Amino acid sequence: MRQALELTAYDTPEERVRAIEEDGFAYFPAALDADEVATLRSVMSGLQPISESFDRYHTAEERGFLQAHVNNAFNRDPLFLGYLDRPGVIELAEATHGEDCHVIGMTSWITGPGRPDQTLHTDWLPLPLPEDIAAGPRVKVPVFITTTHYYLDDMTEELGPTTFVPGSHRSGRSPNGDTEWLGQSERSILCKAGDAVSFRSEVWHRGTANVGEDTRHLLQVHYAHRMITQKFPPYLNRFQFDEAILAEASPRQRRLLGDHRSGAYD
Ligand SMILES: O=C(O)CCC(=O)C(=O)O
Ligand SMILES: [Fe+2]
Repeated sequence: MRQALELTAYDTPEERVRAIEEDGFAYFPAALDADEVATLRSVMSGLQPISESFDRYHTAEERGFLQAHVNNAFNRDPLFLGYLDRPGVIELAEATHGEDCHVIGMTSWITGPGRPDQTLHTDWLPLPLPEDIAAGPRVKVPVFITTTHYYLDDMTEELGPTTFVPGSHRSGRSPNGDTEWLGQSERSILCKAGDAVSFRSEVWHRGTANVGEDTRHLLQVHYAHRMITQKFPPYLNRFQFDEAILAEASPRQRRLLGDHRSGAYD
């Protein structure tokens, strides 16, 4: 039986940055209240997938489990604007990726019973390194991409929690079949509805199988250095911001959506 990860909540942005650097993730207990969780679940459940935006949708009848994976959630309802810059989470993103960081994606993801295990992976390994170098105390790889998961259910082993191998981003590699690193094994995030976790792209992790009877609701927000391109399909200028939603965005939210000052390469 996989063990649950002991989740430590830190109070200051500095401690959270250190958690991202040392553990690979930072935990935000009760990031959302019960009303916010309920509203998000209801808006997410009403989103219609757009195949041109690479949204993935299938019913349990079609593919064995329900999946609604909707990209560009910020463009679907003004509610999502507030999840670009949630207090606490945004300070961590700006501290790790810079004051001009931006959102490279926001996904509403609903998965029903029968969802299979993912394999343990890195989302992106920007700088593969020999292990003895990567783990050296003087090596500090910049945090290029982080993802924040807003969990909208009380997570149990049955519902398919995210798992992490703490510290594995310091291996300099993807797991390639390994499930532990430096004595740290794969642990489950058994958090509560409304909790959030931010993690860097190199930490070994996966979504696990939904073996229960309930449906899981997850909002993902991906942050990155400005130099890393935003992923807002469809491409070749076919993605269009919803002007009515954009009109409600604050200056900071607009920047997070890509309204940058001119810089190198612009
Ligand atoms: O579903 C999850 O909890 C994690 C998903 C994930 O890591 C991914 O899709 O890359
Ligand atoms: Fe992942």
